[in-house]
Amino acid sequence: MEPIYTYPKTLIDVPLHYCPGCTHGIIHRLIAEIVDEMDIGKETIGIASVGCSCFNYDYFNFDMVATAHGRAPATATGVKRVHPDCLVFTYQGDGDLASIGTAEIIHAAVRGEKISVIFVNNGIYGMTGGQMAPTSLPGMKASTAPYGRKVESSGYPIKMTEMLALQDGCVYAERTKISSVGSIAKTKKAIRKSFELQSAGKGFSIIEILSTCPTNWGMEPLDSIQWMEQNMEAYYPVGVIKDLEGGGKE
Ligand SMILES: Cc1ncc(C[n+]2csc(CCOP(=O)(O)OP(=O)(O)O)c2C)c(N)n1
Repeated sequence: MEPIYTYPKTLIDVPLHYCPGCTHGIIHRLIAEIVDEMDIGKETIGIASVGCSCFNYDYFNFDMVATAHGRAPATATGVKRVHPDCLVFTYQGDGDLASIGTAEIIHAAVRGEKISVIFVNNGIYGMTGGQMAPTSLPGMKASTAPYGRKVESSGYPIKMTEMLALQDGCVYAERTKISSVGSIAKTKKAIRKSFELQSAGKGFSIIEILSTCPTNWGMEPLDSIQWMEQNMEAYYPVGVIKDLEGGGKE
């Protein structure tokens, strides 16, 4: 019998610490599959940020660097400049990338650093107990916004990927989601494209992945996927936002 699936070589086969229904594990698997398919395990260096995924260096079977909250793009800049032949990616939540790390990510894009950014947007601070993030939707409940985010006092959710795509140093920006077999396949294609662009010596690219946080959203995993598609996707439309290399929509 032909095996139809084998566990990725670059993903360590251990139980993950994530909550039931969390999508971080799926995204880890996609990254490991791509690294295996491109056969770049020895040249890959991931930057683990601070958030629920901060222990992902225990799960990937390639080099990982742990960095301070929000500083993954700065660390990735140094690593990539010292090791230009390596594939360097950051793995960041929306609290990490869109809040404390806003300056780092914008300037990495402006400088056109040749790094891939995996931006996991679940609209909330997961690790610390569900506080409101800059990406939380209007009306979305959080532990720091028990009646829901009020635009009058907290402003509007920030569209980081659109903002980064405006920077000349950014060659590719796409938003995807983790909700179904099809959307997971599209997410894999997007991450692969980002890695391939970097391998070809091109500049900064970002893949934003709309995700869920059943625990802090207070929902069952399947309900949270439905909520994400009905609410988050309406505010953060999925699709290619910028593709300088492929001639797509800018
Ligand atoms: C300098 C600093 N400030 C604050 C924190 C507390 N903190 C840890 S994780 C986190 C937010 C993480 O949210 P996100 O990036 O969205 O990732 P998630 O946990 O949702 O995957 C915060 C505020 C910290 N660790 N370091």
